[in-house]
Amino acid sequence: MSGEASRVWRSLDASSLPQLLAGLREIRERLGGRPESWQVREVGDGNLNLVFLVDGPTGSVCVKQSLPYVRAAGEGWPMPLTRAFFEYSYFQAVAPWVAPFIPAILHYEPELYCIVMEQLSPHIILRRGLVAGQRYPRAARDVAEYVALTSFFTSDLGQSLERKMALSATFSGNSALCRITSDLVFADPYRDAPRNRWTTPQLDAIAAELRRDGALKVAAARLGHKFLSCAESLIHGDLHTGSVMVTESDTRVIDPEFAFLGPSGFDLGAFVANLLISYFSQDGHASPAAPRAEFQAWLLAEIEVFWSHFRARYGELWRSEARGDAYPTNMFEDPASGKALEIERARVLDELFGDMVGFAAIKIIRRILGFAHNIDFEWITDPHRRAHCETAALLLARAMLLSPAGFASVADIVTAARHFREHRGNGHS
Ligand code: SR1
Ligand code: MG
Repeated sequence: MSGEASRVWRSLDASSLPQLLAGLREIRERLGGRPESWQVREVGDGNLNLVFLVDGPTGSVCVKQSLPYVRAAGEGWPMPLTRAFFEYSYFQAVAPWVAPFIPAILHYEPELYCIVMEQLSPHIILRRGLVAGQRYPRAARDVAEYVALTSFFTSDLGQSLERKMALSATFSGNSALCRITSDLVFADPYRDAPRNRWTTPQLDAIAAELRRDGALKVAAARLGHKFLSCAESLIHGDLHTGSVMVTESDTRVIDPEFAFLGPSGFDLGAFVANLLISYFSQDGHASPAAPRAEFQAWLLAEIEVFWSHFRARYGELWRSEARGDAYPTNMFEDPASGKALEIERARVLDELFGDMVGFAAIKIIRRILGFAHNIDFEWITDPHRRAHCETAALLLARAMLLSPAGFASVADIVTAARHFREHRGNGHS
């Protein structure tokens, strides 16, 4: 936190927040009535920030404020407040293409590092719905549409190099959150790190095995290098199922504070990883009275929906909306060149698929052996049962990292997921 920010910033609470909002005409009118009557609840359950829901007689808002430390770790892990600025800037940058898929952003308060946005209701966090065994028929397709639009239009295929570099200049300041990802996702699970945790003693052996596996660590580090060095598009940076709010008919992406110019496959991989985590965790939530086999089949089918929609949509955007400096359209106007470009489009999409597979594997491993875990597994209270589910997920992730050639299609992912759920290997858990 800079010296200046630390003089002005203060943590908001149930009495100071209404005062702030009362001074913002549009928000005061949206909430209606008198500020003293507004109901304020702090509901943040993520790792980083304060989140308030404010309800007035005629409307509601959600307010998200950065803290000068990592909430999940307390004040001993300082963190710059600027993540609210990057979240706000990301929403501004992508809104021209994906406004229906994000909350309406109503106000940004730079000195307090807080964003006032639409309160999404009756939406719930997708991950919570999946843990409860609820189907959301639009979610995977909508998130695929979202990633296709954001990753295409913020890449060198969809915009000029001048606009891309302007984005790069803004988001290159988000180093503190990139540091979190670089350490927590790509490095810590593969080395002795004090913040790592796992279901112990059940996963002790497999955790140690991963930390000794040179080929696996090279694969993880290669992806970490790609994460840091491939400025392909403006990515959300943390697109797990906890960053998506849903109803049966509506999907909104939230929490883009990790945004920066990175590989598009990182967002794809994050979402697929979390569908797979949900798939493996269902065995820990099922009961004889409420089996989850059909739900698990649906989750795997949604991975297919996700990738096939993304692939079709991204290809379509490239054919019809290419206004960037990569593959200039006027280089490919004759039929033979057009044909060559179409082959290249397929190759680029295959490469994105490969990135998605690798990043998905990395994201699965970090949620089981690293610092930040998911309720999908954490809410399985019996540690033996939890470890059983986690082991299957780890074995799939390991195979995806070590044998990427065996994962050339979604069908390969689905077949392998089923295989590891049924067999889980020997000697683990
Ligand atoms: C210290 S932050 C830990 C994790 O929480 C966020 O959701 C990101 O996934 C981050 O890696
Ligand atoms: Mg988050």
